[in-house]
Amino acid sequence: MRPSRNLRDNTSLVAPIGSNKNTTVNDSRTYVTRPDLPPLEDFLPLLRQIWESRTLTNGGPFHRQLEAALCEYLGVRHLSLFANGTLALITALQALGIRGEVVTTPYSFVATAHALLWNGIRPVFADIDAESLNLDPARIEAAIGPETTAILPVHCYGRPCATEAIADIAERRGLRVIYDAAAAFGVKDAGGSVLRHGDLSVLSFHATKVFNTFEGGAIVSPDVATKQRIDQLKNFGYVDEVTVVEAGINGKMSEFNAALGLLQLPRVDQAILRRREVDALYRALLTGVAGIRCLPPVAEVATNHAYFPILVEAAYPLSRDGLYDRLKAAGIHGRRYFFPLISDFPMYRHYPSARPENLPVASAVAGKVICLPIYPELDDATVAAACRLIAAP
Ligand code: T4K
Repeated sequence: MRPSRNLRDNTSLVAPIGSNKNTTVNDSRTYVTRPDLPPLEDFLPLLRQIWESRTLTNGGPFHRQLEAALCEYLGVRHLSLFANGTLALITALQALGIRGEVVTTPYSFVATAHALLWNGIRPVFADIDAESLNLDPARIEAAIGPETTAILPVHCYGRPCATEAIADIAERRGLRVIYDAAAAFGVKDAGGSVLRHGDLSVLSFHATKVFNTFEGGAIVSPDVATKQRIDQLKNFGYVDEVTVVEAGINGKMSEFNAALGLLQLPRVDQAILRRREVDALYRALLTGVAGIRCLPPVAEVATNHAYFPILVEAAYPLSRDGLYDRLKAAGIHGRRYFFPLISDFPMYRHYPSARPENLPVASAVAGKVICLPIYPELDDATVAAACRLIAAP
């Protein structure tokens, strides 16, 4: 008879986090990000409540509380929680009945365009602006064709798009706008939350984001009817116990994730403040390093410092990959977000708009970018060490 496995000693059942790609357990390396978490002791009473109530999901009390708390924190009126940002993007496109072609950016995480393919929509890639790295409004306009129904811009690195110009194009050309605001948690422009722009905005609360619920996401809606429709869509299309009105999906956030979100929210301002200090330190230490360009701070924007991208220009003695490898060899694991361009992946490269000659700015930037580590726990000494390596290649 085989000896029974002792389930109390469960260490052998647990593979190291990220063991397929990168290891973060007992690991002295510095990664591009590291999730901020509340003390475990603070989470245990909430877990106990979940255990006692046996309400694990389907719009329980923590889910309702987190929706209300996020609306207040973000300054938006209607928000629907999701299991992750990708499901939220897919559902947002469903909710507006988007079909045909959608103009979007190649310079983003691949989920942006995947959400289109999952809806049977053809992406049309337009080039980005060299300074903001967001969609260039003139290139959006040029990409619109007879089958275009919407624009899917991304607030890249959480930095706001040219929202007024995009609204103007959408109005003149009769298009819907869904913002992929995955990285734009808490970002405000002169008029308030950036999440108010467009028909819908989609957030991600993934472990790597400024505000995380382990996995999670949300759609911000302008009115209660749209929120209700989205809430139906994320719950299989149910409206009551016996009525299903459309082919919905299971996009619901669990009580576990929502409870964590409630603990994370009071921490996020402090986390953003520390990110701001790290951002400022990088800028101070990298000023004057020939061939290294930091993105300029955005005027009149309260940003969240989600990422710290640098561009490695021709004047720098090493190639981008040369610097990336040098940092990695020293234990500083930046990431080349967003290289390769989405348009270079095999399921996209056959589209006419995916040709590099249509996307000269995005292609050039994807070849220069490194996102340096930035997160609340990162210490000044590590930032300084990274900058010394960059400054003396
Ligand atoms: N739209 C945009 C514009 C997005 O950026 C994203 C997600 C989405 C849509 C989709 O939202 P979600 O469906 O994900 O909610 C990461 C994230 O997985 C992804 O959420 C994020 N964007 C993207 C920019 O980055 P990877 O493949 O680079 O993640 P990974 O696992 O290599 O993590 C990066 C580093 O973070 C690791 O080296 C170590 C650290 N890390 C990561 C995880 C997962 C930790 O310390 N702990 C962790 O649990 O995609």
